[in-house]
Amino acid sequence: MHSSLFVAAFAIPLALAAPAPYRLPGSSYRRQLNDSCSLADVQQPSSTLTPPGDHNQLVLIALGQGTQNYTCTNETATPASIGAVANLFNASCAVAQKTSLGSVTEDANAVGQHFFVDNTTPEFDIIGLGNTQLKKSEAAPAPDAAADVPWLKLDATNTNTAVRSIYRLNTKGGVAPTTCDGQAAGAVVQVPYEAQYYVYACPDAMAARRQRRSLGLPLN
Ligand SMILES: *[C@@H]1O[C@H](CO)[C@@H](O)[C@H](O)[C@H]1NC(C)=O
Ligand SMILES: *[C@@H]1O[C@H](CO)[C@@H](O)[C@H](O)[C@H]1NC(C)=O
Ligand SMILES: *[C@@H]1O[C@H](CO)[C@@H](O)[C@H](O)[C@H]1NC(C)=O
Ligand SMILES: CC(=O)N[C@H]1CO[C@H](CO)[C@@H](O)[C@@H]1O
Repeated sequence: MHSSLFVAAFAIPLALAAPAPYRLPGSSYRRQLNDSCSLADVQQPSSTLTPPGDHNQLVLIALGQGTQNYTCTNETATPASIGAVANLFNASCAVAQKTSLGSVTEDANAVGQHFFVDNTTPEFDIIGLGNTQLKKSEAAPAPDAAADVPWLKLDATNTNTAVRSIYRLNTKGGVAPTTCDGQAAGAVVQVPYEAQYYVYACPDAMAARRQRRSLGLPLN
């Protein structure tokens, strides 16, 4: 899982977190120490994508690792996208603390899955956030567009989860081969990729979800 590509993509310079003010030992002290995992001050890497609305809150940064899939109708066709499949790992702390994401996949279990329900409809199933289907609203070329799939703004099409937008950023890999040369008709070409998914949710809807859970009512 720990490829050199991965290290090159996500080795972010180490920055020291501001020292926490002294607190008596106890639960509030532990919370204080772990404020460095808060996403409150995390900014997206800059891009031309429209920022999330002020009413939406960054609730998770997930590292996605999987494949972008393409199909070839025949040898002279151009590869066509048929979606992606990826495991999602919780990278919130790593990004908030600006530490390397290199240990994320070794330390953490997946917090969700990303796949497509049809060729153009991505879905994200995330523990605690439910199943959200989205549509691609905007795309921006990655800094190395020849090697890395574009950065995206995805907006939720269903409102039965609290998730409103997911941005695909800091992509690595996943670009289709330029031709179908040598591919059998109908072949599926799987191209490994990684991305950081910035997940934004509506705080009111998150609160409503927590309340439903506490009352034992069904969630999606
Ligand atoms: C896409 O690739 C994944 C492997 O990453 C595979 O499990 C999945 O079935 C493929 N999807 C299609 C439609 O071929
Ligand atoms: C190959 O596939 C493309 C795209 O579907 C199609 O336009 C073209 O006619 C096909 N060529 C042959 C020889 O079947
Ligand atoms: C991700 O990790 C953060 C920080 O440890 C935690 O607060 C959050 O609940 C986790 N999210 C999920 C979906 O596991
Ligand atoms: C002191 C403390 O509780 N630190 C925790 C902060 O969160 C990280 C990631 O969840 C834990 O690994 C630390 O133990």
